This record gives sequence, structure tokens and C-alpha cells, in this order.
Amino acid sequence: MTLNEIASKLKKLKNVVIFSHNRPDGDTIGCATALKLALEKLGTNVVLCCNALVPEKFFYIKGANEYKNSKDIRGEFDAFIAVDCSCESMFDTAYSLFRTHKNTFNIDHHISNTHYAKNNYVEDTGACCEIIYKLITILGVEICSDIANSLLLGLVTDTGNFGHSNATSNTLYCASKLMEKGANLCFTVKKMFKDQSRERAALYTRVISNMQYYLDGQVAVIVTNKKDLEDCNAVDNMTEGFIDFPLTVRTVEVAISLLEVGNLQYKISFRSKGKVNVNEIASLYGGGGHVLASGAMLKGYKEDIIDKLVYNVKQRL
Ligand SMILES: [Mn+2]
Repeated sequence: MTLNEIASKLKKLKNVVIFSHNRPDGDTIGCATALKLALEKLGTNVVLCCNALVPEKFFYIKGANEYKNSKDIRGEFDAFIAVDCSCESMFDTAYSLFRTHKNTFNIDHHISNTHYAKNNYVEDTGACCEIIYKLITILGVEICSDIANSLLLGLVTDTGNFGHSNATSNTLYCASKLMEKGANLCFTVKKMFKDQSRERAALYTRVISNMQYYLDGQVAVIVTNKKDLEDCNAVDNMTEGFIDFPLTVRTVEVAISLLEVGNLQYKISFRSKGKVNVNEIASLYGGGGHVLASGAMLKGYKEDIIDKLVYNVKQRL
């Protein structure tokens, strides 16, 4: 399906729910809030859904504090729309609501996308917000400063401040257009990367100081245990961005982060400098993402999980 076809279908809707993924990041929030504002300008009623708490640092974005849990969403809707969600599990428990609708949309930029909706549009862009920028342009909606700030948030966070290899000339073109429309780049970067709590800083130094190397330093692993969170008075969404540090070590080709989310259950994030396709590794465990950045959920003892994942990297180096 083309983006033009998606746009003409969206134009006919009067009442929709937009879904953001679990552990919401700047891209999924930027996409959802921007699309909400754009559809509202066309007269559509929009509800935002996410079954995880949205971190407060995103509340400067218009609409970011209006998300509802799927169990609180009732009534009739013309469609359900997912943004930046690559697969069913990325919705977490909200998928049980999403799957009930006959008219669903999946707008995403993950190459591992499973095309789980009735209407799917997947394009390999740096940030999903690049797709939403194009979509809003096709819809003919004037981009106001609120929409511009939402979309710039996604561009900045998913491309690591325009520094990851997924940042393209199109990413910068979009950013330039959004700044013309009133998006504040300096403020966005400060909010996302230069404004952390002391609790997060304490957790970061603790987790990083326990970093372990494998395969002659080609793999670096960091682990955030429940105990680390407790001792630092921190919450699990504060670990976002931790994985960037191990990858800065010269010898490291792949960085792996384990976050203890339950009893013998870990959320795994992978980052690669390019030699190893970490989307492949995440896919082995029902996860996915991008070639250089991916994630999965694994059960078991952390030592066993690390052994297994280091072995998976070794096979690909
Ligand atoms: Mn994204």
C-alpha cells in the first residue's frame, strides 16, 4: 500500500485510536502526537493509547500526557492506527484491543515489521517521524509548531542526534522543514540528552562501572538489575540510552544491554557498529528492530542469556 492510499483512507475517518509501543520512546510519541494534531485539524476525534507509562520528560510535547490505557478505551471507532510498532508484541497488552478492530493501520520504519494490520505502510527511514512528516504533507495539513516539535523529537531521538548511520539527507531535510515551522532543536536536544535526574545519573554510573567485555573486547554487556533500580531510587525507563556508552569503546562491535523486568526475565537491547546484523540475533528470540539496533525479551538466568547472546554474536563476527 502506498502512503497516498493510506492518506486517502485516513481522511475518511471520524473517530480513531492511535497506538504507541511499549516502553514508549521519542519516535513513537512524536509520531502519535503529530498525527493526532493533524487528524484533529481535519475534524477527526483522536484518542492515544499506550499501556506503559509515558516518561515525564516527554510532557513538553502537546498530547504526550493524554495517553490512555487500552482497558479505559470504550466506544466505537472507525479505525485503530499503530505508529512505530514493528510487531504484535511491541504493543504489550494493548494488542488485545488493537486486534479486535477490522480496520487497522500499521505505519512503521522497522525492517522486521510483521505487517500485522489490514493496511500496512513500512519504509526503512531513520525515524518513523519522517514517514509521518510525509503523510501529514500528503494530507494537506499545515504544520504548526506543535506538530513540528513532535516530529523533530522523533528525528532527534531515533537517529541519536542525527549522528547514527540511519540519519539520511531526508532526515535532515525533514528537520530543516520542521525548524522553519517553529520546532526548537536546541530545546529538544537539551530535554532528551542533557537534562537527567540524579537518580538516573546514579544508576548510569553504577551500571556502566559493572560493564563486562567478551570476545577480546568485541562485545560489551551491561546489566540493570531490579536491585540497581531500588538502590538508586530509579525506574526502569531511565535506562534508555545507557547502551550508547558501551558502543563508544573502540574495540566493541556489539553492545548488549540486559534489563531485569521480572523473575528470570530480561529485556535485551542490541547495538552494532555494522559488522553484525543484530536484527537477525533479536529475531532468533522473537524480537526484532533494525540491522544496527534491535531488541528482544528473554527468559532464564542472566549468565545463560549472556553466554547465548555472545555466542550468537561470535557466529556472525
Ligand atoms: Mn522508531
